[in-house]
Amino acid sequence: AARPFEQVPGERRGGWLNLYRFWQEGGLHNVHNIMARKFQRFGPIYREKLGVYESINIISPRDAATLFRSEGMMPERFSVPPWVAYRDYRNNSGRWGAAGEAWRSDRLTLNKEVLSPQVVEGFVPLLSEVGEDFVRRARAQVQKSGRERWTADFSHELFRFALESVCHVLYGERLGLLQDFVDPEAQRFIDAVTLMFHTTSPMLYLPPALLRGLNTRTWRDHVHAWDAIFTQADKCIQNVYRDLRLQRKSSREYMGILSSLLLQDKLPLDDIKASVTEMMAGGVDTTSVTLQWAMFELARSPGTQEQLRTEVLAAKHKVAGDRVKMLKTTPLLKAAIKETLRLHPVAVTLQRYTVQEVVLQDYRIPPKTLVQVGLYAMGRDPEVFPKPEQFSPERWLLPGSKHFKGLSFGFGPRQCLGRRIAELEMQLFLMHILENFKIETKRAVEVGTKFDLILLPDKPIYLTLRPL
Ligand code: HEM
Ligand code: 2DC
Repeated sequence: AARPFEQVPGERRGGWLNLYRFWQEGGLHNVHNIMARKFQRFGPIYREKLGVYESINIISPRDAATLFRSEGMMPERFSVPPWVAYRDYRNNSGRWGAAGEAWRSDRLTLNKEVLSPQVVEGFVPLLSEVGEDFVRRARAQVQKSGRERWTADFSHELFRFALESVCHVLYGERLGLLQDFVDPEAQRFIDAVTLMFHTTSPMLYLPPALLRGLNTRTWRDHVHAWDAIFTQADKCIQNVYRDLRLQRKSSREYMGILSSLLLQDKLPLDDIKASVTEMMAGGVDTTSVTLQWAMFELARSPGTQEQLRTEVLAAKHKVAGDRVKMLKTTPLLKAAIKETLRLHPVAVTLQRYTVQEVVLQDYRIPPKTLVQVGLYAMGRDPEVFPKPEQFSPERWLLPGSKHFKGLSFGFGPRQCLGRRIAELEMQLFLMHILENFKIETKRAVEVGTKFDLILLPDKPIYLTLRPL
C-alpha cells in the first residue's frame, strides 16, 4: 500500500513565515531556482506552504502523466488570485478562473475557432505576412545602419511583432506596428500587459478577498493595468463589431477569430469580449520572449542554426514557397521551438487540483490538492533530459523521447488556448528570419532567468541580424 499523504517531505506549516522569508530572500524573482533547489533537497516530490496556499510539487514526467491522466473533463489550475481579485473588484463578467460546466462549454466553442486544425490553417497567411513585414523592417534597419547589419535588444520590436500577429488573427486587421511610427495606444497596451504581469507576482500568494481591500501601490497599478488592457481591447472589438454590422467586410475572405465568434452567435457577447481580451493580452509577452530566447540559442549554436536554415530552404524549394506545406516538412524547426521552451519555459509550473486520489512517488495524494509540475526544473533535470545544458533540438526527434516531456503549453482540455497561434507565429517568424539573415550574438554573454509571473531574461539580450 502507498504511503500516507502526511509523510510527503517538505514544509507543512508556517505559511506566512515562509512567505515572509521568501520575500526577504528575494524569492520574488527567483521562484524557478528556489523550486529547483527544493527538488535537490527533498527529492522528486515535496510539499510547500506559501501564504494560504499549500501545494505538492513534482518533477518527473511519469508523475505528470499520472496527474494529467486523472484530471477529468473540467481541470482547474491555480487561479492567479490577483486576476480573480480584479475580476471581482470590477464586477466584470470576465472568464478568468471560470470553472466547471461554464468554463467547459465556452472552451469547447472557443477551441473550434482557435485550435481546430481546419481553422488554424487559415492563420498561416495572416501570420506569415507579419513575419515578412518584420524582415522588411529589419532590412530597412540594416540599410539605415550603413554597416550591413542590425544590432539591438529586440525585445520591443518583438513585443510589437507579437501584438501585430495576434491582432491579425483575432481581428483580421493590421495595426501597422512594424512601421517607423508606432501608435501610442498600441504601445500603451503593450506596457499595460507587462505591468499587469509584473504587479501580479508580489501578490501571487495572497487571497483575493484580502487583495481587494488593499490600498497598496502594487494593487492600484495592477487595477490600472487591467483597466488599460480592457479599454484598449474593447476599442479593437468595437471596430470589428461596427464593420460587421455595416457589412464592410467581405464574407469571402477569413475575417478573424472575433468575427467568426460574433457571426456564430454561440457565446454571450460578454464572454466573447472577455476571451478575446485574454487572448490579446496573452499573445504579447509569451511569444515575443520565447522568440528572443530562440534567436539567442540559435546565435550561440551556429551549427544548429545552419542545419535549420538548410531544412527551411530545402522545404521552400520543394513546395515553391507554400507556407502551409513548408510547415509540414520542417520537423527540426519545430523541435527548435520545443527545445527553446524546455530551457526557457514561459510558465514556471503547471498546476492542477486533483479530483480523485492519485498516487505520486508512492504517496497517496487526496482529492482537491493543488499539485504543481515543476516545468522549469524538469527541463533542466539531467535524469529527464541528458546533458540538459545543451541546446539540442534533435533530442525531440528521437523515438520515444516525448512522453509527458513536451509540456510547455500545458496539457489536455485546459491546455493553452493560444497554442496553435503561438506555434505558427513562432515557426513562421523563424522561417522568415532564417531565410534572410544570420543571427549572431557576443559569445561570452550569459543571460539568466527572472520570474515576473512569466519567466523572462534577467538582462537585455543583444542580437545581430546580418543579411545572408
Ligand atoms: C494558458 C503557455 C502563448 C492564451 C496557458 C498555459 C500555459 C501556457 C502553460 C496553462 C495550460 C495548462 O494549465 O495546462 C503558453 C506559452 C506560450 C503561450 C508557452 C507561447 C510561447 C499564448 C498566446 C495566447 C495564450 C499567444 C493567446 C492567443 C492563453 C489562455 C490560457 C493559456 C487564454 C488559459 C486557457 C484556459 O484556462 O482555458 N498558456 N502560452 N497563450 N494561454 Fe498560453
Ligand atoms: C505563475 O505560481 C506562477 O500563458 C504561479 O497567456 C502558477 C501559475 C499559474 C497560471 C500560469 C502562471 C503561473 C504563469 C502565466 C500563465 C498562467 C496561465 C496562463 C498564463 C502561463 C505559472 C499565460 C501567460 C497566458 C496569460 C493570459 C492572460 C493575460 C489572461
